Amino acid sequence: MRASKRAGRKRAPANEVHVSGAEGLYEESELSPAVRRYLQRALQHPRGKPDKVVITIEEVGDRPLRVPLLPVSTASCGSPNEARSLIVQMLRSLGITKKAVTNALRVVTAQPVMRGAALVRIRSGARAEPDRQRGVRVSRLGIEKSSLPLLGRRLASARLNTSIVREALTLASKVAAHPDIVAELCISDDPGYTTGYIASKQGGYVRIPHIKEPGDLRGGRIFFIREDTAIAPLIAYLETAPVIVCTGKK
Ligand code: WAQ
Ligand code: MG
Repeated sequence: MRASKRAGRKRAPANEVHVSGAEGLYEESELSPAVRRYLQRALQHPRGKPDKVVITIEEVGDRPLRVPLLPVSTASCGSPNEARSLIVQMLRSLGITKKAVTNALRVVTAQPVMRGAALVRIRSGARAEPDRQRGVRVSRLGIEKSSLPLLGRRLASARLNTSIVREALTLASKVAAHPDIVAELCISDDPGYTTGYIASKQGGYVRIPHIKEPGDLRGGRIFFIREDTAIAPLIAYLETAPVIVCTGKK
């Protein structure tokens, strides 16, 4: 689902502002209720009322790949300032250069927000996504149904069993599973949602409270990639490879 609104009076696509987006993997029998939920979600978004909602449904041929769910933890962080130092420290410890971190922070504090994620090379800090407004949109992902009860219990004990956390954790797990991905930085673009995260294979999914001030409409996602990553196959994986995230046991 993709919801947008026109910024000015002109109908030109360049004036389209991103409101919200979401994606998933469904059985045919689940489609009608899923489409309803996406429409509801598009129409009631905290970023505002869209004037255009596009829902695309595509048949997926390949059997989904199974990848492990990242372990979840929450960092202690009391302010956006503290969050900034924490982000720099965590990303630097994953081998990401200062320059790449600076470039990434510039993207997530810029306006207007991107619809998708920026790809940043870990050494040079160079941006690698072909379309800098759109970014790369991760799609075709879901949680294995038989993993939901265990995930629900794990998150419930930390009072985190919300759709926003489950969806972010699913996306982060798909992204982290790719060998060229070193880390992900995420800041919600919802004005009321001030917890972000850094995810990586090594460190898991680390939530960062107070990553931005309430009311701030900025946000975004950065995928830090190995310096020599071949971009086309990475984007094919992120955008079109069906992936089901599971809690471990086969
Ligand atoms: N693929 C790539 N980038 C995306 C996608 C996607 N499917 N969806 C969103 N983005 C980018 C886009 O630039 C958005 O502006 C930005 O991420 C933020 O998206 O554990 O709500 O959907 O409590 O606002 C984190 C939860 C929630 C933390 C993140 O992101 C926690 C969130 P939002
Ligand atoms: Mg959002």
